[in-house]
Amino acid sequence: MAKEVIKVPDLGGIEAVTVIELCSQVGDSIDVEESIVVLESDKATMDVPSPVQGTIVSYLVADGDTVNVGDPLAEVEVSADAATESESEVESQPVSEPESTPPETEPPQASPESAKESARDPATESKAEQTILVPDIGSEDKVDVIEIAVAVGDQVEEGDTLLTLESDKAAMEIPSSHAGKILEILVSEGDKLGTGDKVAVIEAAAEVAEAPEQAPAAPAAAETQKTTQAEAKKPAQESSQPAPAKPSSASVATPANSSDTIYAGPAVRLLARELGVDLTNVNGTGPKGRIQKDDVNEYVKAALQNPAGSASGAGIPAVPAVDFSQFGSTETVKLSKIQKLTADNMQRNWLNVPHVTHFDDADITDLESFRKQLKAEGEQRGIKVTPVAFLIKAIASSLQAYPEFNRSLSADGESYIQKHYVNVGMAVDTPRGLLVPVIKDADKKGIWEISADVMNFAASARDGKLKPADMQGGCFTISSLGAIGGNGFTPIVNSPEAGILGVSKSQMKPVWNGTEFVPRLMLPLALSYDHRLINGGDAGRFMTHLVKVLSNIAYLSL
Ligand code: CAO
Repeated sequence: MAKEVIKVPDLGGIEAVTVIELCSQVGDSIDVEESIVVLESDKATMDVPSPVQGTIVSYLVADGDTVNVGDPLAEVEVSADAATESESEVESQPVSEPESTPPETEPPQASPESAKESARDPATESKAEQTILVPDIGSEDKVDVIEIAVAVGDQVEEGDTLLTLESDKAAMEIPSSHAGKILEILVSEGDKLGTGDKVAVIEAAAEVAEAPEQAPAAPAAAETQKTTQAEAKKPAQESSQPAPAKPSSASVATPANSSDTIYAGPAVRLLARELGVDLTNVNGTGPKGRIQKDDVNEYVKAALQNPAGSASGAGIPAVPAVDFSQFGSTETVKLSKIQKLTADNMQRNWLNVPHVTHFDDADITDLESFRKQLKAEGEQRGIKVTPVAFLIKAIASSLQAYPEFNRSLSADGESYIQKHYVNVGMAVDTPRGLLVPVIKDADKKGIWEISADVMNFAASARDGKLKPADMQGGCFTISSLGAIGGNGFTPIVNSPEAGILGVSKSQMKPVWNGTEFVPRLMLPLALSYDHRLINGGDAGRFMTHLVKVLSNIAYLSL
């Protein structure tokens, strides 16, 4: 099998760069376009992708080495299929991007064709106001704006990053070509931009305004130009590439513990993002404290082994793994998708929501007697009326009377959202797991309509026919175990809803009516609520209202 030497590609005019990461190990298989090493100049990081598929035979560089264009990086044994296709191209053009345009590293005014000059059109603007354009990003494709780093009114220095663009292979920062005040930002996060698109209008500081011919420098973009197909994604908040006016910040070796100083290559950032790792928490062990892939992996390993996460003992202690087979016969059964989702949701809700559960019993003697009267008509209509329909109606009435239960906390915890619709979710026990279809506009529906919804949703849930929309938009949930048994349980709030009602089995009980004990059918209710949104008093009032309307369903008609 042929061996190929992967060399440092044309770096768009940059000469000496540092090897900051070897992305694989000797013996690893590697695909075409998979990163072999990450290189870093003082202004940009770039992955060098393998142009061939094969196995890494040896690395010819080490972390921290300084290399130049054409220097050998690694030797790859090309796999049989790929060998015939790649041949000699490998050594001569190791970069994946077949670019012919010269690198844009000339001084700002050196080249009239320079992308830097195309970055704005002085003729169209006053001396004081400059429109910043996207410089040549080395690709004809438009790429996403993933972060806007400035706001209207901000003072920026020349070279300060205005925004970050990200293609599927590279992230690049667009620097300001002028010092001055941001007058207008012409793009939003999520927009797609290409070379020459307008970014922002800046009121340039005096000396810059006097020199309109001075082109906006875009070295970060220019330097990544050749590597746009090679660099991995980089989350905006982790961006650490320096603006050209402040090159020293790039080479500052700082531990990665603030979002400004994260020192990691695109491949590491991609890995971190895939694993949900916040790089500000990861210590870099590479040259100059740089975070390496292994650092991220070690961090994840440590987090898994010690979920408590801190020496102070805060967090959740891990449940030790137990080999149950030592105690008897066992079998391991995979959780269904619904079971896994339920498990995740329950844990999330249990951990996030400060729960309180409020208990009471409702006298449903009259409700049950009325419900039985509906039986014959129900058979004619093909609808079975169970207590759950009345409970849903009573919950809707209570949500209207006490709208604080119809709120959700905003994601940032700074406000709450008051809902003006009344949708009640209903937990349904199915062989594949727990599902919660939502009875929409329960306040506007009568008992027949709600009963029909309960029947249909329960059947659809059990037959696996619920659509996603059927399970969305809930304001409050009911979980009824009345048909199964038990005299009480504490349900887990279905966050971001504020409350959930757990219903247990009704029982005939002796109730003191002031003069004597009388047999009454009592329904045990448990109202769990999010104590961030609901106070005990709110819960007491909600529950009292609920018990009142269930004990006298005439109130439901009001
Ligand atoms: N007390 C006494 N009897 C009750 C009752 C209660 N609280 N609630 C219902 N019943 C009776 C019904 O009246 C019916 O009896 P009849 O046929 O004699 O009228 C019988 O129990 C069966 O009811 P059902 O289960 O068919 O219908 P439902 O409307 O009560 O409940 C549903 C529908 C979907 C809520 C229920 O089937 C279900 O899945 N419950 C489980 C919910 C669950 O798993 N919650 C836990 C979530 S957290 O793990």
